[in-house]
Amino acid sequence: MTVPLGTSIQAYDALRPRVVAVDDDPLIRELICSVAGMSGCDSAQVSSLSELDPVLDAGGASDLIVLDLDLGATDGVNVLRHLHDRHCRSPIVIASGCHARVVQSAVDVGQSFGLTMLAPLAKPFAHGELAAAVKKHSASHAVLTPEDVEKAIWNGEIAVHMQPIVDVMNGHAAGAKALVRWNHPTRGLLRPDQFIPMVEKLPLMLPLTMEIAGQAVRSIAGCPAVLQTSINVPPVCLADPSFPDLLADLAAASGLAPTRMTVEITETAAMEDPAFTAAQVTRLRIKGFQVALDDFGTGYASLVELHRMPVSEIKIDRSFVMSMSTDRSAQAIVRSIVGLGRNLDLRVIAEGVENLEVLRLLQAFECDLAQGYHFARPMPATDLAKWARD
Ligand code: G
Ligand code: MN
Repeated sequence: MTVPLGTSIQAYDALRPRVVAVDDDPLIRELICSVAGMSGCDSAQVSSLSELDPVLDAGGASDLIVLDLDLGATDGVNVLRHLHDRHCRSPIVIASGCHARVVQSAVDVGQSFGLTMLAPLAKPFAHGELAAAVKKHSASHAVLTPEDVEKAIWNGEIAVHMQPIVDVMNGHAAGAKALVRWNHPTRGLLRPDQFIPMVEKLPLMLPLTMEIAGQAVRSIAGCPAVLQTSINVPPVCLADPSFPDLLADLAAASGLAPTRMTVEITETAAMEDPAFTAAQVTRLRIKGFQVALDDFGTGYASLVELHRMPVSEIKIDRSFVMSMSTDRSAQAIVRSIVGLGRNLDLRVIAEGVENLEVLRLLQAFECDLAQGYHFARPMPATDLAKWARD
């Protein structure tokens, strides 16, 4: 398969490393952007929290955020909280003139939010100090080309890791979620957020998804028949009229009952065109596959749409599940979704279960299934059968 040039250039741009300057001082923003430019990165600048989302939404998966602490109307800690809320994976460099202890505690706060905090810069910083951080970033995010992705699929560089899913009530293995990794020859193991945004812009998502599905099927073939496998199916694949047939062919060729396979689509994607999605979901269900609404609670499915969408399962977004033991409203949301699932006769799975406390709450709510580090991290596909036996 060859990739049309127009598409490849677009994707190329979306993945160029970029520096995002968040500072209320226009001169500092300009300085940061010019250092970025000299180091071969794109740049963007933002002076307030309200401007941040559109800039980050428009970017690729390869931003470096340079963040001031005293932003006038708001402050860097509020920005860090906001970045946490939007599950930001970009590395962050705090550049501030505040006292070193204040800067360090802001770094600690960012770390406690699970953000990737790099060494901070004390203002006024030398041009070279910032350039060093930017160069390091751009070297680790050199552009991956569509040709690289294409080769990766055909050369067996795509690996699937499986994360177990367990029955909440008895703790038994119920299945496993297939999560893609790219075993890059020079950069090591790449996570999906480092390459999927690019692949989604290319006509390669369908072959990639079928490759993942094939590996997932092989992984559970050696496991007890009670185990299912779930795969992520992005909107471009779901929209492809041939997708349900390809999946059915794959299941038939490997002798796997389609009921042992769950197609996960995100709530947000499903609601972009609920009528069309419902049609495709119906076709998959006719063929015997299960279908789950992933990241449930972060999109805007109305009850009517949920009722019309013939899914078999809803998967509660991990942002609610992870904060459940400390945040009462997150707990109420999880409890409501479990109740909704029960009333609509849908299985409910909670993702992001990190500790026993959360598991106990899910048991009290009678949630069906759970996935999370408390049970197991994603593991190489060949390790799943052993995990399921032990
Ligand atoms: O596609 P799906 O919604 O299953 O993706 C789940 C994602 O969440 C994967 O990237 C996986 O590595 C991650 N994940 C799974 N369990 C946990 C967990 O307990 N905590 C956190 N923080 N992330 C998790
Ligand atoms: Mn999810």
